[in-house]
Amino acid sequence: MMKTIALIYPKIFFEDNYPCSWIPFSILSIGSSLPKDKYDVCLFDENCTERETIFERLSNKDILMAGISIMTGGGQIGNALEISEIMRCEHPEAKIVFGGPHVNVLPEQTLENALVDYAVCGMGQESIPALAECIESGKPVDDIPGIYYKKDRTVVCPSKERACVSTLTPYDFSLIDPKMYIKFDSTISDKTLNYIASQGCPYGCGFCYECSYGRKYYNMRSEFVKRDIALYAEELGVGGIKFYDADFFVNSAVCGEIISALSEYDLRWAASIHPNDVLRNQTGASNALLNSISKSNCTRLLMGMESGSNRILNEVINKKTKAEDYLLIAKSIAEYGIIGSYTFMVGFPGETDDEIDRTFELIQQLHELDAMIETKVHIYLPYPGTPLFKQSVALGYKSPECLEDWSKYNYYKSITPWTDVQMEKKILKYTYMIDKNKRRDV
Ligand code: B12
Repeated sequence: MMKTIALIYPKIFFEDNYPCSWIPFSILSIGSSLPKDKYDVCLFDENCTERETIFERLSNKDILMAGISIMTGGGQIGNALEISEIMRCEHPEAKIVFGGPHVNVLPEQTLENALVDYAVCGMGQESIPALAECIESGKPVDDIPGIYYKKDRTVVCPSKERACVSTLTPYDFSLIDPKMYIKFDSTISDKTLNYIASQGCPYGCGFCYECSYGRKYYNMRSEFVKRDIALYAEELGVGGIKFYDADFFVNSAVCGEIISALSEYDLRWAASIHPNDVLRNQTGASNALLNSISKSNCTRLLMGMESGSNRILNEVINKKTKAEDYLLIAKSIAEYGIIGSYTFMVGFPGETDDEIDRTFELIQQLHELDAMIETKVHIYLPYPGTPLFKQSVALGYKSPECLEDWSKYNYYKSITPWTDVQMEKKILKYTYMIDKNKRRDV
């Protein structure tokens, strides 16, 4: 019997900010790179399939490995641990492998949990097939980059380098049922589906997890993206695509090809953009990039503006932008008929009340532009692996120290000594989403 590799995306506790679950590209990307003639590859998303059903479907299988993906926050870690406990009990032969954004920054701490056999740091597309082969053949895993395991109860990682890839593997959509993820999005389409066309980010914002990838950036080859756009539009009947790349616009050549492929269909779309991507294309009152994307039916751009204070933007978070440019950027986006969805953070380490007020003033000015815009304010939360995390710890922030404690981490609550419940309440006044009655996430 062929051995099974189960890849599991644990449940996220969705709430007002995140009503929908989307295609879990974390496990789809690594599942796509596993050889199907060697392994029975099964993907499970606990956001769509009950835990009981997952284990029923696995009951008769000979499981080589259960790969579980986790990010920090949203309750995913707690659910991953519960799944691992059941796995250990029902399939003691299966090796339990943790990967994903949380593991990429805290591999050692992840592996300290008794339920975890291997922690994979970095991208899984190449490391997971190599690990599966070693587990099956009993060969040492020491040459595989980013693999942490226990040797005589001590955590070891002979090849500490983070796992990278030479190229992004095309997605094998037969591993999931993409139709299950087609959702209503009030600013894109009533048949919206998510997509990831790149991984990583070349910017180095001090609060962002992407820093831990060493600012590497990978594009999915445009021929594969074009193939998937055709699948979405022609076979799945999708009306809009929500690109969830950290920054969709980094590689202008690839991006241009994707945009022209999108224009061939009656598709609306949304993506994330860095303010400098807009500025760099602005000439006087016109903007070449915005012009071309608006013509291809881009309906919304998500942009982290972060702060209205230049000291915060440049000395604290390394955003490399100027607050005074934000009104021009927002005006330009609005002029091309695109909804600007702007996010901000307050409560950075060392941020003064005056600096926080500047952010709120900026938000007010943006709304006065009388354009279709959304604003969303978050309280800054120290995320492990980011430059600001260390600074926060130095200022008295006490970080969780094991997987169980991380599982209670709540992104929407004040958890640093310098923020409070008042701030939690105040930021809500500056959060405005278009069509609030029809819930959706950014
Ligand atoms: C889509 C998304 C979501 C979706 C959930 C996913 C879904 N399918 O529904 C929604 C919108 C619900 C969401 C919510 C949140 N999210 Co989110 N989200 C993303 C986003 C934009 C894309 C995820 C994705 O598909 N990436 C593409 C895949 C291919 O990359 P990947 O997950 O890193 O996977 C690679 C490796 O990590 C590794 N890997 C992954 N899993 C595994 C498993 C194994 C076994 C192995 C070996 C390897 C491996 O290999 C993969 C291929 O290279 C990312 C940012 C980004 N662009 O990645 C943020 C991101 C994952 N989210 C993040 C966060 C913090 C959240 C929130 C907790 C807070 C928030 N931002 O509001 C909330 C939780 C909600 C709540 N209730 O509190 C952070 C996580 C940081 C961290 N340290 O964990 C990210 C990275 C954004 C950021 N830059 O800060 N999110």
